[in-house]
Amino acid sequence: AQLTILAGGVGGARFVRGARVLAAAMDLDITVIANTGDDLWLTGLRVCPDLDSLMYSLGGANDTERGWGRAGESERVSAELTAYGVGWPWFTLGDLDLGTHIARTALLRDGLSLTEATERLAARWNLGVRLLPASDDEVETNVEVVDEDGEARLIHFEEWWVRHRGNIPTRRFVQQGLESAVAAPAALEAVASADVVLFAPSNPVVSIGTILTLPGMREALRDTAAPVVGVSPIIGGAAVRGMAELCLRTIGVEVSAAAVGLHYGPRPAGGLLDGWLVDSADPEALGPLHAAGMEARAVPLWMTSDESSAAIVADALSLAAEAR
Ligand code: GDP
Ligand code: FO1
Ligand code: CA
Repeated sequence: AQLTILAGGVGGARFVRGARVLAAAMDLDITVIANTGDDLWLTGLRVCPDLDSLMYSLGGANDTERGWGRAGESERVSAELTAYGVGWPWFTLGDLDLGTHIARTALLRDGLSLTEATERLAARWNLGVRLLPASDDEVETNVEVVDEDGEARLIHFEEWWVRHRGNIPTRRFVQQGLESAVAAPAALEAVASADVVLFAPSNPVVSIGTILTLPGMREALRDTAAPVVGVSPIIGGAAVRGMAELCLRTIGVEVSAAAVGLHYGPRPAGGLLDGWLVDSADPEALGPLHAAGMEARAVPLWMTSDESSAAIVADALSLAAEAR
């Protein structure tokens, strides 16, 4: 069966590793559509944080302690760049990671699309899944913040998160470049031809949310014959890690499993989801979700190992089988 998963970086990677555990036994052909809203040009190189988090984690080369980048990383080149005053001193491009960005940029300069360049990079790693960028166009998430003199200005999402840790008056998220962008053809095809579509428990605003803003993506999700099931990144009224709470508050969505499911919306009422998995700690979410016309179930959602992630994917697939 064709399984297509929409995913951000670290949360997405944990989930996809679980799906991969099931692939052989359940005969799953897995395609991952990765968020590209965190991407940026830095020191002349195209950096794609979520694609790389997925590639390194699925390739077994990620730094599990730090949560991003390569294991066994060094930072000699980054120190040189900082000495030249080039790049962002608070955003470290490791030496091994820079190899990825140089290779990607070389392929893009040769005229490959990001979809093609990603396929070339991924070929090295034996990922066991097909890794696709959500868009071949440059759509970057910016954040409207208010600086000390009360001026509103836009900064890149990575500056908002890595430099400020979101600790700055924040008004809204803006996807720059959407006017002339579309979702990648291969990503749209992976939704159209899927037997099941899953939303990983990724950030609903700046990971899944950004994928959904790409022209063509919502339509593809509405039109696919496959059931669409999501997994809550919110457990017990809090994000497991990262900035999801801050992001949800900024867009005016309550930080709860039910509210995020209802934010995606029930498919029978013009939304995106046939089903939504919430954690066993959130049984009170089930009532409002059922009332809105969505299948929902409460199961353990902590991804503490590949096996626990696999159990979540299996639960999502069984909910999908009931949902449509
Ligand atoms: P990022 O791009 O690296 O920020 O990663 P994602 O957007 O893919 O995932 C971040 C989200 O994963 C956060 O909102 C977390 O709440 C969620 N998350 C992380 N670990 C877990 C977990 O064990 N269980 C669940 N349900 N969600 C998790
Ligand atoms: N996160 C940090 O906290 N500090 C960094 O210096 C940093 C550098 C970095 C370089 C490449 C890359 O792909 C990711 C990097 N990250 C860094 C992680 C990244 O900012 C975030 O974890 C995600 O983009 C959030 O979705
Ligand atoms: Ca991300």
